[in-house]
Amino acid sequence: MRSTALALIALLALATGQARADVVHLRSGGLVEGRIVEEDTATVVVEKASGMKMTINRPDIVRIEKKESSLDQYEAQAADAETKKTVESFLALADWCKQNRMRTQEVAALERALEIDADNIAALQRLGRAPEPYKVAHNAIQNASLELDPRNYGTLWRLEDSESDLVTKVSADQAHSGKSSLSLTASKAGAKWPGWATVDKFPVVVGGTYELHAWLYTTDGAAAWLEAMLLDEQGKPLVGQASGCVEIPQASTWTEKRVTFTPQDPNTRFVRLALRQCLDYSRGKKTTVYVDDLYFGPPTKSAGN
Ligand SMILES: [Ca+2]
Repeated sequence: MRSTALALIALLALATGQARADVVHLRSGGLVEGRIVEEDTATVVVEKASGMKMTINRPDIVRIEKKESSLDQYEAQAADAETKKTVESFLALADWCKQNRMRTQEVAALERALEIDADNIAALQRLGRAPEPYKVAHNAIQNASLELDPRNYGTLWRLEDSESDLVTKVSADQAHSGKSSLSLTASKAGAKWPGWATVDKFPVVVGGTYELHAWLYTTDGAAAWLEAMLLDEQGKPLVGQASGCVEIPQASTWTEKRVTFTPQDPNTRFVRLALRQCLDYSRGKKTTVYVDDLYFGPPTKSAGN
């Protein structure tokens, strides 16, 4: 996508650079603005900013005036945005294109903004890709059945284990579905409960209702912690939602734990999800939580279930 949008901007700029910018004054009193791409003794062909070509008969033309065209101005604006290379610069370029009714160029600018920040809600909405929080998040939780080590999804999940002695693996010892689950073994907490958190932040809407759930298992009295960290536009954490320390029944049975929440803070834009082991009740004792079958999306059952 990046190369496509970049190539498009380059192409548009190149086309502009070669162009003459002309205003054709018509005998009828009208004007045609664009660049003359063909002319002979009988006709003049003007390419407008929209890309549409218009053929004008010589007898209908009073005079041709050179003027800086929208495309020339666009070239300067696009070069400026490419130098700054920020989401804001590309959104400003898109605004300028919109004011000048240059939709193709506007789309290219919005795509460039998304190459920098794929979750930018303004750009997504202007491209008709209004964030679909459930779909985005649900698709993002690849490997929901944890058949593959999250390390294989390096850009999706990251280990948060600083100062802890966390050992994680995709384990075939226990599975709620498929052949394996993710096991988290630790005896010592770090700055946070040790576990995995999504690197991606998923769009959520204020007032929407969301559910995070997972199936949990232990053989040694471990407690689990599911967390939904709510973030503002800049990715700064707001008040989050967590399961609290979930004690898993000792009877070696898979237990489903769900966290349902509704973002209330008007600044909420995104959520990051985390799966952790909670060591409140087992400090110093090595315990293992097995996690399988993650879900994030609309509520699946009534509250309290
Ligand atoms: Ca599984």
